[in-house]
Amino acid sequence: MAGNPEDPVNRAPKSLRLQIGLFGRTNVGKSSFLNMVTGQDVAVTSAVPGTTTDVVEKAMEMLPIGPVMFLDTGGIDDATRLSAQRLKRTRRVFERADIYVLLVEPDCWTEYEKTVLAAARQYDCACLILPQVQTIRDALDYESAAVVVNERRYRQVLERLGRTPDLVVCDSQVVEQMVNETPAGIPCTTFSILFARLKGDLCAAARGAAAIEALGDGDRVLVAEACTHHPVEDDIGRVKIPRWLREATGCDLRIDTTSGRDYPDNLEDYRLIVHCGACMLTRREMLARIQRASAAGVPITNYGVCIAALHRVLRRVLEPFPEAWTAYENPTKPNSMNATASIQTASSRQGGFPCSVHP
Ligand SMILES: Nc1nc2c(ncn2[C@@H]2O[C@H](COP(=O)(O)OP(=O)(O)OP(=O)(O)O)[C@@H](O)[C@H]2O)c(=O)[nH]1
Ligand code: SF4
Ligand SMILES: [Mg+2]
Repeated sequence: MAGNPEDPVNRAPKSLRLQIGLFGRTNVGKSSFLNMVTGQDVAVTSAVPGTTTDVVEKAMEMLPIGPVMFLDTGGIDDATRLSAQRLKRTRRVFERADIYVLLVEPDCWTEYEKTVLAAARQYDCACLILPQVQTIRDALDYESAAVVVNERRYRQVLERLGRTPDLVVCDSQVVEQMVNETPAGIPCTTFSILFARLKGDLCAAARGAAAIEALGDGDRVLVAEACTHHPVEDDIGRVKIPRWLREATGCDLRIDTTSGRDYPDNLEDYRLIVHCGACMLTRREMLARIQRASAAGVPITNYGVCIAALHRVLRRVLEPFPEAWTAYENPTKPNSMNATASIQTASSRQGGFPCSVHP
């Protein structure tokens, strides 16, 4: 993927290139990763921790992104004589990077990783997760224009847009704000709801959300995530959804969280399953999970539908999909749906995880 130096795109000035910082504890494999991506021996690698002291820069053309600049940093997790210098240089990259790539060892999430994460947030590093990228891509493929904005600029951008968007799509975690700031008549929904439809069955998810109102003290709820990631502070599946469920129902619920391929056998023990957007699952896998829940007689909903219901904005965000709203209102009556729309995008990093987590 390394580009031809004669190609004009490879002569893009340094400052115009997308800056990609490689971070990770010493010896985790940052330089090896850079060499692998560029297909060249750009950075020295060795089994000795602290090999990279100064920042190694490597410009390349990375399709389809375009001209980028990789910044291989030294780890700042050790206490050697050189670590103070490394720390200083790596911190400069915190300020410079547009994208943070954090290399980690399995099951190793230390203060160092938390520091990098905090820096990414502090410097407002852009973070588009898989469902957002896929939605934008889909909009472009269908000759639509997609405008991406964070929740802080949303109202302002909407006012200045010059035309009414055909659809606004937001991160579930800012759905309440998005609904409040979107004038009536502009269809809006969330990435997670789009994924409930793409990967599973939106009507089933809407019917499942209707079961929230019937939850009582002691009822068990399963929050199921389809991939494994390191939980972050205020994690959506482990912290926020359980908190919102307890607040909205006022009940003493027993909430379990599972992740990855670990979908439990004892589904019948639960009164409700709240499933993630399943961006890492195939549609078939997700439908199989819905079928298993159905066979066990347990309502199943998804993060986006559940969050919108808990914030009392479900009707608004299901307007583009009227059959799903009908399913919510008549949960005992199975139905099917099919709807299409062009796309306007509102994206959020708030409380999000820095990889493809939770639309
Ligand atoms: N087993 C295994 N070893 C790896 C992998 N990636 C790198 N290594 C080895 O791990 C050691 C450290 O790799 P580097 O790429 O130098 O690590 P680094 O993060 O750049 O280290 P510092 O510059 O010291 O911070 C080298 O001996 C590599 O050959 C990997 O994926 N698997
Ligand atoms: S990234 Fe989030 S939404 Fe996607 S499969 Fe993993 S847990 Fe589910
Ligand atoms: Mg290195």
